[in-house]
Amino acid sequence: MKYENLKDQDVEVYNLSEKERERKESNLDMIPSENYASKAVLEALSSCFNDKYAEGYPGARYYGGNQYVDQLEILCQERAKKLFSVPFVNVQGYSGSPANHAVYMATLSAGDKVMGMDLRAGGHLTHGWKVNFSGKYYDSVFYGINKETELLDYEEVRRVAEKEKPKLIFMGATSYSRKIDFKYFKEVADDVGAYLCADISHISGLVVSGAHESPVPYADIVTTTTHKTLRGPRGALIMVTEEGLKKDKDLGEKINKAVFPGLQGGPHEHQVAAIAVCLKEASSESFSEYGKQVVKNCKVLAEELGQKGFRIVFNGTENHLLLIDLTSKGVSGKEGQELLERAGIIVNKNSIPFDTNPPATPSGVRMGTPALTTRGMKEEEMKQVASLIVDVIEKKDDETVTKTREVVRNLCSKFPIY
Ligand code: DSN
Repeated sequence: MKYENLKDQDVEVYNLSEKERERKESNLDMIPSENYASKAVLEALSSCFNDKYAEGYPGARYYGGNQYVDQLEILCQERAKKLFSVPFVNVQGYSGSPANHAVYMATLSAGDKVMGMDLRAGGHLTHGWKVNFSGKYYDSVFYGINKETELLDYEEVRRVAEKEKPKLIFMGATSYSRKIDFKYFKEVADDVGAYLCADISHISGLVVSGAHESPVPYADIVTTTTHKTLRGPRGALIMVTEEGLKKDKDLGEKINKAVFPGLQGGPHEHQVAAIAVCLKEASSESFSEYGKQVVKNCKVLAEELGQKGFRIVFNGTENHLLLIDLTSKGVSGKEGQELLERAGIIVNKNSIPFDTNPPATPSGVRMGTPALTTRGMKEEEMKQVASLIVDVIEKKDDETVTKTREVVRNLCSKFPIY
């Protein structure tokens, strides 16, 4: 994209944008929550829908001039409903946290109990963590990981739910690399009379491509960001399933009211336009292949690193990410992240379950394959990337870092983003 007007009118922002583009092109983005949106998505984001106020919903707006906005939002809703096989969707959430906030407002009153996965085990801030609105204004309880098996502790899910009787249960994670048994959660939620929300922000692209089971038959509500494996703009979808409507026929309406006027004002219709484009892209055969390749690539990466003595937390991966415990390599997650970044490999430091180190200098790094797969990389490249990671982390010296930086640049140039 040329950005000629930007260059003309604001060269400082233009220059930063160019530098960021160059950084993206020449580094391996292995942060599992990041991806590259297509040019079409980016063009929709910069469309004139940016300028329009449209508080309300299609056919019931508080501002005039919304005839095309209404058509756009309905188009986006219909695409989301078809792709995820749900009867209701709200497409106005600004991003994942506000979307989850709307779920709380639609289903709970302040002080009610919510159960989610412990952040330290791989859960998300908005699933009840104390420093977040979800832990401050709601009473939160958690389930985690079984220390022996390192898998999600399903017995604990049932035990905590039966004891605490939460009104809302979240399933979904940000650094858990194994599949989640959605059916089991439904049985527990039904037994204790809780709403069940699947936050599939990390895996929604895998779900629509058939590379991961869908929670739709089991959950009442499904939330997802649109910019991770789904590869769209920053944004969110809040979906209500047939199960959810069976439980509460007004659930869709409650979600709508929670988003607007409960939490947000004018929807970002340029974002809605870009989500619509991303949903069209995600319905294609090539996207389905993409999602499956993301998982294949991740498995190869995990196998290669595992064979070289890297401890893969949760004993492997079944999705797009892996969590690596660097303890035996003599570096913290922070040092590992910094070493790899100097070599052009971008990952993020991450706590591992039962981490004895603080969150600022945790024991692990989290990495994944969504962005590299978008660039067209496959199993062979994953083997190469794994060996670069091994070299940098094990040798730690400037010479290896500098040499790897050049190899990364070369690899990136063979797989341009745009
Ligand atoms: N920040 C996201 C992630 O990186 O997983 C979650 O919100």
